[in-house]
Amino acid sequence: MIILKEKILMMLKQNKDEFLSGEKISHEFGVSRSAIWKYMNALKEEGYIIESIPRKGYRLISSPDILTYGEIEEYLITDFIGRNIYYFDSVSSTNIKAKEIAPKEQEGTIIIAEEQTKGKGRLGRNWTSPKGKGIWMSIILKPKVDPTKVAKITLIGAAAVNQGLKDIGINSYIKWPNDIVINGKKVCGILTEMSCELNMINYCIMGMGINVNLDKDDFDEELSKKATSLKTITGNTVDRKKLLAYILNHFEELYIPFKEKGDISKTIEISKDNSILIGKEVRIIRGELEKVGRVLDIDEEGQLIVEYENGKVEEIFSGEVSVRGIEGYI
Ligand code: BT5
Repeated sequence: MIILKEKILMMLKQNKDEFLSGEKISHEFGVSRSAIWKYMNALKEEGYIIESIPRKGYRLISSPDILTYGEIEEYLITDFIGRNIYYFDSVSSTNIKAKEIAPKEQEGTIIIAEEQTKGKGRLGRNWTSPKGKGIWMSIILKPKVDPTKVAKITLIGAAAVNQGLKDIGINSYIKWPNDIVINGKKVCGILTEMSCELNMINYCIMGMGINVNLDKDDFDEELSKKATSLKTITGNTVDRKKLLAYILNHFEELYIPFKEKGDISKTIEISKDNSILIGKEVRIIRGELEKVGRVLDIDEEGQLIVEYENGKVEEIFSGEVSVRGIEGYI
């Protein structure tokens, strides 16, 4: 649902180098010129620089670095993912917010926040999410698949991030099942949660946190040993809008075959081609148990195939895996 403010913004963007008269805009949308003036003020409050000259009209000078629909729309090629965005300046957690609205929302709806005050990882861990520097978002999904298949959504998310980063010229590794790693440090984590009946999913929330323009001092000492940001890696500020849209584009492309036929073959191909685990010695932690083994492969179901020191081979469905010998990265 595109609201009038966004439509006006689109019109301003399409005519970026020229003045648009208030009369022309009000005629286009069938609202009064004073209403247009109010919308312009609302946009200015969001950080848009709009020049307004009497008898000439309005001209867009620059747009703020915010992740609203109005700002990412020009890069989106999706059908339903990201076409309905709830944007917040600050929330406790986008996953929590998404859960509140998921029962009534259509599939593909996204919650994005500039900041999370209680961002969460798996098993109740914290997720550092400072203001305006990352992509902190959750996608509401309603696939008609068996609840046991939900872990695959995390793999789809990770593959989409890997491909979106590739689009902006950044190579990354996928650390099965839910991390994206560059230079041995984590730049992205994924947390998929669901509400289900015995054999039916009510909804699923795929939360994604990407450290885009965080500075070194955004991480505390402990975290800076294992986490980094795209800005730190590239030495430049990275365009969050493009990256977000590219990730959503890839996500939809990979998600549709899963939703329609349970097919994640393309996701598996990406997961294998960019895996940081295949061929490595790893520690596998599940609850109290810790085992050492070598990762042989990722199978077509998305499971990690591990060979233990005693020669036994096992498929792992979910869990915590750490590469031995990568310093600082747990
Ligand atoms: C994850 O958990 O990696 C899932 C993170 C999901 C975050 C997104 S943000 C949008 C949505 N809303 C939420 O509330 N959450 C999702 P896990 O594998 O358990 O990793 C958590 C661990 O990563 C923490 O214990 C820290 O050690 C580390 N960590 C915390 N913040 C980090 C950050 N910004 N970057 C890298 N590592 C971080």
